[in-house]
Amino acid sequence: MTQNFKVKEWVNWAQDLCKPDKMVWIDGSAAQLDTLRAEALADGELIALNADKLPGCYLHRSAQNDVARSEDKTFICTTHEADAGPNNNWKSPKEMYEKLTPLFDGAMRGRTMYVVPFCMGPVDSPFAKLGVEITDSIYVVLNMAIMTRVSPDVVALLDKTDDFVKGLHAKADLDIDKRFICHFPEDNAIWSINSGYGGNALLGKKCFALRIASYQAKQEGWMAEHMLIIGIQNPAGEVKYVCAAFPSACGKTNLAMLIPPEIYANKGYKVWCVGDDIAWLRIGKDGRLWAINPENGFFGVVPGTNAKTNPNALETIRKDTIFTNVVYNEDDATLWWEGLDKNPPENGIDWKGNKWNGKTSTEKGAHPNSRFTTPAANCPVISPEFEAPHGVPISAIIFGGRRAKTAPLVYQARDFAHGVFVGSIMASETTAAQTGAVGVTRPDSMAMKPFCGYNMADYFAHWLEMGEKLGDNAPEIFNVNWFRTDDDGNFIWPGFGENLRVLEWILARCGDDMPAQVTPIGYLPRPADINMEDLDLTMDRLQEILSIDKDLWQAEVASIKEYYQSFGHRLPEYLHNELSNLEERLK
Ligand code: OXD
Ligand code: MN
Repeated sequence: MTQNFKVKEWVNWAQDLCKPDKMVWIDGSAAQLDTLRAEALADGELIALNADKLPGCYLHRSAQNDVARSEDKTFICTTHEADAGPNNNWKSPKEMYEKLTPLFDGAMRGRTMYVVPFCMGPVDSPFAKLGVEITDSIYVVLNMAIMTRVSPDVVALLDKTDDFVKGLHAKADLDIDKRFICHFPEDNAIWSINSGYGGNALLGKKCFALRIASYQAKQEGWMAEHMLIIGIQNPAGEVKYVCAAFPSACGKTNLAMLIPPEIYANKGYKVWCVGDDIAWLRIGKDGRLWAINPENGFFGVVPGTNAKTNPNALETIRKDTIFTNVVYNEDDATLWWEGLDKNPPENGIDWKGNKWNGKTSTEKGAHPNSRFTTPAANCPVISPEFEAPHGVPISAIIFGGRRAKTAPLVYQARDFAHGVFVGSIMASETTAAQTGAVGVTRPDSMAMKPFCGYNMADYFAHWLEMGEKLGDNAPEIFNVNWFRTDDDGNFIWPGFGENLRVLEWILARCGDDMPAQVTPIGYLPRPADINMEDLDLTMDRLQEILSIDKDLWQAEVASIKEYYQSFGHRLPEYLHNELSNLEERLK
């Protein structure tokens, strides 16, 4: 238990409010986690799996109404509505404290209250930040122990600082009508009730490391972004690092663990994973932008993970992993999900807990947003720099969305400020990672629409300011789209490992000697500069996905205008000007 008076005072207050039968401080020790797992197995919260084939792995089934982030129940509670911006649901702190206090009152009666001190980032990193999550869910504790650093070292740090995020979570009755995920950036606090889903309940992740941290980052002069971080090692052994922002369920985990195609592997290329979802970025002493991954594990989408799409993830999740909402195979206590292989079990139990025959059933066995929670340390390509306290220096920032037609395979912004414009106009089709309709195109600037803890107009201004501070050291900015389809709706670009071909062009553009085509939207590759060796794609098809349809882009400009208008006068003038310039160039 910590000696920090502020922490103790807050925990006592939460105990008085939630009225648990018992309270347990979590230190992350193996013995303590074993006890919790045994308890969860006994009451059915976890299901044991085949100890030989999946050592240390467990299955969890969530409530059926609790399978994705609930954006409509997520609030940013700031004194002034304009500080939350049109990108967020806003409520006043007073209103939400008053509304939620009675919901938390007695919510843990008959249960145990767990207090989880955790650290985002390597414990010895100057970038790291501390949090404490109070929860009534063993599933949440066990997931937090994978996704964040939980250890006596964290408690020792907490003894010395009052800079910690207070996360109060109760699964309560999982009542969807009383589900709220509220952020109080002015108080460094998060209150989440009636959900157990990762993005709503593992408060270190989206709630802290993105929404609260983005607000802190704006105040303190750094950036918290929805980005993977990878190192690309060339045959000479040099490693260059890039960050990439994609909306949820657009393949970030696959890109983060990319396996080079054979012709690259044979030459000696390697890709190292530093992170798959979140990057905290700061300007280093050398003036460059440096990134750490604040997380300690991966909370990845399971369906579609297989030996071809992501063999590294498959290897990572063979041990010490919590699976949520996939198919249980009764024959040998193993698991299955759509897209794993063509051999679904006949004696399966689906994610809802019903008997399921994979050979005859027309229903999906795993939920489309079923997840694995797995330790980063298990990943065969985890970067040797994963624990580096100062992180890794970033050469390029990549934005990307899921767009059937508009965006080309890749293009480069003219400079950092133009790159901020490029990131701001990102849009993507919604996926199963959030509740609501799938496949609806919506603006998703920098893939942060659901995660920016303050007014995005101010966020764009902050990006522009960071660009000014970085000056000549600023990373190059790119936009990619792996998801262009042909007239029959088939993806044209093969994606996955082949994306390294695009990354190679990107890194070449970060140096001095790769020419490019100048187009109205930015620099595009000359088709001959994308390495097509051993690739099953014709030059015509490549040209098609490197083309810009001016009519579509003009329509895009019209919708960006409307989107920009939602920010009113707060939107930086520069972005308005860039949009007008783009409109002119498209004429
Ligand atoms: C995630 C998400 O879980 O973006 O990473 O929804
Ligand atoms: Mn994400």
